[in-house]
Amino acid sequence: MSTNMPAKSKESPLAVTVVGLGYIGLPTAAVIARSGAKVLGIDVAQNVVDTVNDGRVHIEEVDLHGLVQGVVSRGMLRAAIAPEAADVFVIAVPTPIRAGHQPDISYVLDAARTIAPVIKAGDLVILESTSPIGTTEQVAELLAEARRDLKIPGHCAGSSDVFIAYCPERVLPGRILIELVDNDRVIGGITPRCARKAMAFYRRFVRGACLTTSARAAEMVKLVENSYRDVNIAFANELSMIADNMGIDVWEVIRLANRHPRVNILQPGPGVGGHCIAVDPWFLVAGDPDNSHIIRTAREVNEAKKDFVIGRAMRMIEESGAERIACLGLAFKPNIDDFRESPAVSVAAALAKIYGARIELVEPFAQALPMEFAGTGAQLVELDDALAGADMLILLVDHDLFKSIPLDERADKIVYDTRGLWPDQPKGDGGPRISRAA
Ligand code: SAJ
Repeated sequence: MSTNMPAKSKESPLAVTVVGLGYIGLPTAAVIARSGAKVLGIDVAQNVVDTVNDGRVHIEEVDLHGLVQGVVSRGMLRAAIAPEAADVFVIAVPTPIRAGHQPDISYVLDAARTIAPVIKAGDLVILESTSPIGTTEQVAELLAEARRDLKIPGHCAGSSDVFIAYCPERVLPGRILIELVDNDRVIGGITPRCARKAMAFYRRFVRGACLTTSARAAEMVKLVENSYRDVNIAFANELSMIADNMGIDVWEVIRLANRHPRVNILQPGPGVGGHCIAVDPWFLVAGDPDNSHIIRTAREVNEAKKDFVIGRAMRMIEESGAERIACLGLAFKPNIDDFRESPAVSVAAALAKIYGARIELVEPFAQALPMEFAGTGAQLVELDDALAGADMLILLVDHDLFKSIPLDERADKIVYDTRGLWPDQPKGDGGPRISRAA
């Protein structure tokens, strides 16, 4: 343990305020509380504050409910609307994208304004939200203007009173509590001393390596990670469109190409979803539009894949005359209940707008259909009903439930497998995992 953190006796545990109790903020607050700090989570939504104070959760994440219940009942985590004095402030609020693919950091700046009155000399302020390069410096500037009585890093000579750093979250939904502890952390300080202070804080609850750099580099690292994945998925999606037009099974091609020792192609699908990979690359493009050709094109390829799938499905429906069409899956990736930016929703909703009640949706993780289906006449049905009644299946999400459908329950159907989930599906004259009748 580094000696950089303020020394705290047993009677007075480190006080941490986490701003934003969403998908990242709440698990982070709970993990910090479990490590022995007294955590106050603040959120603008009263229902979120009430839920957490009740020891409950408003988001689905593996093992999160039990952890929150435990730390709240031990008095280590509580929630409120207004912040209080603390030793460490962690900002984990959304950074959405607005019209023209422009990042919106207003929630981050609002969070900084909210904590400005309560920060004091010795405090550490950490931004975790995915942010355009330069955002942490803007937080410092805002705090320097709001608190002229304090020496803010980057705005003072010599050592600062307050320490400001950027440390992006890198956790995968569904594995958040594991990855919060095990993943390496990149910690960028406004000054090297800020980075060292933040590193001492993360070492309290992170088992992975803590690596320090500048705030700007750490901001870019986060954007680069998700852009890297987007570019690689775009490559797979581009291959899938070429292979489809050539009548070749792209999954077989990828499997064989990946036998090369230096080739590792990702998996194609109906597009890229979620609130991170489909969004963050635009933050890099917005920062330097003239030089971000591959990153922008990858985004466009992954977006265009949705339209390709819609067009392919329509051709199959028209040519086969299928009457009842079941779309399997709406989530943005397998085995989760998250439908944000989901390509499966876009594809299925587009088909529902055209074919109405002929479209059935199967989604084991949904209680009701997302609003994109309002007024289309399409219905949410059980998997067994779809398998009994539909003459065409469009597989959009590789949920385990769908993987387990045996060939004999699919064999008499027209099948469009956009995820390559059913390698045993007989290939039809259309090529890739598209079958007419067996
Ligand atoms: N996908 C494919 N083919 C693949 C892999 C993924 O089509 O071979 C699609 C998925 O179906 C999904 C989308 O990409 O629609 C994104 O899913 P994901 O599982 O790759 O990633 P996310 O969005 O759940 O989480 C990502 C992670 N980033 C990286 O893997 C670089 C996670 O570590 C980040 O913390 C998270 O974004 C974030 O919050 O930024």
